[in-house]
Amino acid sequence: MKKVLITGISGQDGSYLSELLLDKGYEVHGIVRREAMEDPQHRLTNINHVLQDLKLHVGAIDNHLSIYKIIALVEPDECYHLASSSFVSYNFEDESSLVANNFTATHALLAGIKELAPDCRVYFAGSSEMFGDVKVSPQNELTPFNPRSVYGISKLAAFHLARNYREHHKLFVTAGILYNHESPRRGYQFVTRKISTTVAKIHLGLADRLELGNIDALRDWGYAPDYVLAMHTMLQQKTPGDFVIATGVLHSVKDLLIEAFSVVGLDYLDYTHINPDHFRPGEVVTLCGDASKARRELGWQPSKTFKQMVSEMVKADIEGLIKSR
Ligand code: G4F
Repeated sequence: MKKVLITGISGQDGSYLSELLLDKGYEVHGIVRREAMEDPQHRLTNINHVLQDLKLHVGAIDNHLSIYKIIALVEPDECYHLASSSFVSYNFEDESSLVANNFTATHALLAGIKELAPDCRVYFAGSSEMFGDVKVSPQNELTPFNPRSVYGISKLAAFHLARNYREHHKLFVTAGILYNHESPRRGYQFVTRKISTTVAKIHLGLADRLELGNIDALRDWGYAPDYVLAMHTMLQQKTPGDFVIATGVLHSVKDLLIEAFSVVGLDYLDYTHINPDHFRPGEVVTLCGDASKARRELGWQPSKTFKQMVSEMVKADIEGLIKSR
């Protein structure tokens, strides 16, 4: 039985990946924080339904010793490094935690794999934010990086480290450059989930307004389970590499509002208020991905349209709120 180690197992992507790999017969190990193990009901909600099938290890991902111990214990065949601070901020407020979670943690993991499990195949979760202020659109694996957020900078530094471990130390390290990907398990701080959950609350009479920042902002939004499938397929290739995973289709936050409110038969204009505090001053770019390489080499393609995904998210939030009443 193949063994897999997942960092960030309790997040959106980690939870879908766990389900996929359990279905494929893997022994699935994950690293979680101590607080999560002490309060699984609230902190492990995305993986509660498969908790009995997982092997969880308490660890601090930016602590080399902690990571080394877990790698030595598990001896993984595949490792998916998904843990990171993923909220994109342009105000450069909390740089040290981003560097620790996104760069140091990647170093701890790669160094541990190199020393203790050199045959293990590693997936590194890169991000479209690494492209930043681009001069070409859509972006592919050859597009120059020009990150504009600390998040993008920390991810790009980790991405270069991953490439170096592949090229210099000959580890099987593959990097996905993933564009925004959403689902009913998305964190509430991201705009898709903020909208789907508020629309659900408005529908049920639990809220009457939705405050947002720039609703003209454009994003290339895909469906998270599709992106997780791409990660696994990447690690089954003969050779490691980099892959852009994206839909190649742009939608505005306004499009998202229209679709989400239409699920419950309402008009977004009656509930939406623009709050300047939610604008991101340095956000100047629109990123759109070209996933031709993934289509060609992985046979990958998105399974859901934007409309279908938004509808699923709103309906899931309505169902969740009704159950919790
Ligand atoms: O949902 P968001 O916060 O996602 P963002 O910043 O694009 O980042 C996500 O995708 C990246 C690319 O894959 C990842 F690297 C990153 O880790 C994360 O997963 O914001 C989407 C858009 C932005 O343009 C933002 O300005 O929505 C706009 N927006 C407008 N009002 C808002 C709001 N975003 C949030 N979170 N909250 C608002 O009220």
